[in-house]
Amino acid sequence: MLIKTNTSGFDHPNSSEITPQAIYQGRRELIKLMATGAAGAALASWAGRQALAQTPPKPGKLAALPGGKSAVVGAVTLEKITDYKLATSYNNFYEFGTDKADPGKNAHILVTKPWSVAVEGLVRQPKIWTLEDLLKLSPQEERIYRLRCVEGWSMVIPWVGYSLSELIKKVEPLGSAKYVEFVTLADPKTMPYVGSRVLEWPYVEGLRMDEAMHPLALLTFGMYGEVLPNQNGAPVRMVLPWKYGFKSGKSIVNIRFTDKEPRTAWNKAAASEYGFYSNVNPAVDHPRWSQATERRIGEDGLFAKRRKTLMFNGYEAQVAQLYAGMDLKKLF
Ligand SMILES: Nc1nc2c(c(=O)[nH]1)N[C@H]1C(S)=C(S)[C@@H](COP(=O)(O)O)O[C@H]1N2
Ligand SMILES: [Mo]
Repeated sequence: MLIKTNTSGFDHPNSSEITPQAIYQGRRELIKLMATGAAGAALASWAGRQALAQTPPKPGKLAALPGGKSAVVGAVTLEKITDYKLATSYNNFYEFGTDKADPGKNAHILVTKPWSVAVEGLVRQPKIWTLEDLLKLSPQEERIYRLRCVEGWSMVIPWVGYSLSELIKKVEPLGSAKYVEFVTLADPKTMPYVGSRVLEWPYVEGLRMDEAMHPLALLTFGMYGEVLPNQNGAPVRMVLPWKYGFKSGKSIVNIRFTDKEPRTAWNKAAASEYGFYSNVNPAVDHPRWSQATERRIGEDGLFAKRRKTLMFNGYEAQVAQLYAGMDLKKLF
């Protein structure tokens, strides 16, 4: 998202921003989760995932997914996976500041335990889910997805989670439920920018029910084989690879089923710039910049070429039918 920040220069995060302790801490959390059996096999082999983050998988050969490969096609393993350090130090998480380096510096104070997600609204089975219950609901899978930010950059990240549809089926939405709203944490005690006027808090996102049921929509608990670092939306977030990054709400506390299109945080802030759908679309420019190309984070050399942005971020074959007959220039 872009408010007043200058995006022309990408700051290379320096490696000291990622403390060995932070990585170690993440690993310890993972080991604890694995000890309770909650994390599932997909979170195994942290070292393996780390290695994966440094060396691109060999063309033509998919990296083995310890948790069992997903039945849905979402993998983009032929592309180099974004370096872990970049994915955890160049973030958008405005509750912790508007600079890309702010979340990595400030989010360590976020308290992610205990955590629960209230599932409510137009469902037969409303319930407050503890994080532990959520982790046990379905086996975790590793999914390598592109994430394209509306500001014009992208990353390739091995996320860990399961399809949101698993949870939706469990809570039995009523026939009247047409949308799903995601409300994320707004804790002024730990989030320095909650209370600032950059956005209306809490950060809210939403999907149409059929989008939310799409197997690519990932309820996400981990990345690179680790539990999510706080700056990436611990302990649970969405990842919607065919939509601009801001649709993928972080640190979710509430999932609400409604009959009305949710008013989302960015739509409230600038309706002419951020629509409800926000599908990645190279043919629909942002009012202030083109969306035709993108910069892959980590490819920032003087001679690095910008990449062509792909329709639905490259997931057109999987998701285009959701939008058949819609005018995507109007419903952007
Ligand atoms: N709660 C919350 N979720 C959020 C945001 C935010 O500011 N607050 N930023 C969004 C934006 S603009 C992007 S691009 C992605 C970035 O995710 P990443 O930092 O894990 O790459 O998170 C999204 N989720
Ligand atoms: Mo974004």
